Amino acid sequence: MSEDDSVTDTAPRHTVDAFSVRMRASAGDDHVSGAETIVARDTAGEPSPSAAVSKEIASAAESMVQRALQHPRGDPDDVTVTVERLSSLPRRIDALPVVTLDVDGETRRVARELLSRAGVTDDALTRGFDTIRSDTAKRGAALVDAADGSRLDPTPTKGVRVTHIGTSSAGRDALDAALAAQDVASPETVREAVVLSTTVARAPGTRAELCWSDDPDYDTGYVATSDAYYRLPALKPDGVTDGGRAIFVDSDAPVDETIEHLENQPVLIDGASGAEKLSPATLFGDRRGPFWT
Ligand code: WAQ
Ligand code: MG
Repeated sequence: MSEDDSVTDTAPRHTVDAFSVRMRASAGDDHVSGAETIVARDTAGEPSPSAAVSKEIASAAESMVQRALQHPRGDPDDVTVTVERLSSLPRRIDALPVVTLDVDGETRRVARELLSRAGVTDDALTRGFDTIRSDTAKRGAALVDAADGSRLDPTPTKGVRVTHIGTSSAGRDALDAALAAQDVASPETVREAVVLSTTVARAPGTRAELCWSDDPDYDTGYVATSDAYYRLPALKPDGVTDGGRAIFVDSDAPVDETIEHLENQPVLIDGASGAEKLSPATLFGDRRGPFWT
């Protein structure tokens, strides 16, 4: 063994070659925008971080700063980017199937039906809609008890933010291909929402999620369940500019575990599960019911 080899052998080794890159932007005490991704090395055996990983981290950070400075919600006073090596290997899972619902004027009713079929009571889903509508944008999601509609997150002015999420390059390509096949107009926005909602759907204790964007110009929202990510055109109520997220949680779930998973478990979306367009009548399979058209 040469001297050079022995130097290489004693160089510090890191067990996890994956980094969380995240951004938050604020104006005074107000949250303006945030973003998060994971940059992971797909091939083993190179020095860490490899040149490719360093470059990808720098480019992710740069585009997050640009996004923060150009966000339609306004100019931030403070933009913070964090680059942090993950302390545990990310959980690798496939994205939820993406279903774009062909709805016209009955969007709210379809959203309520999807949530109800996922086990969210009427009271709880009404509370979810009200929470998103009335909150000025904050950094995280509201946790709502799926049975009685009570608010479960300890700091409702902030909500719970899912921060250690991203895609592998294979996952990203697969998801982008699935979205391109459906002619999705804003693939980056949808990809990020699918990554987040998949993480939420696969976390312990969650039943469903309801979301529309806080971007004033973006009115497609979604309901996600353990079955799929359902896109709902024009879900945002009229005259509402802010958006938000409500995550419906099982009443008997240990909520601390759910929050811990959402905030700290690194998740890498590693593959897609397809995308399709459906009418509510086809989805609900009820030709005589309220969604027959
Ligand atoms: N964790 C928890 N909550 C979050 C996170 C996160 N990582 N990111 C955003 N939120 C919450 C926060 O309250 C925001 O104000 C709110 O969600 C909306 O965030 O298929 O862009 O980034 O076409 O504006 C839906 C795409 C896009 C629908 C949603 O959300 C489609 C979107 P935004
Ligand atoms: Mg946004």
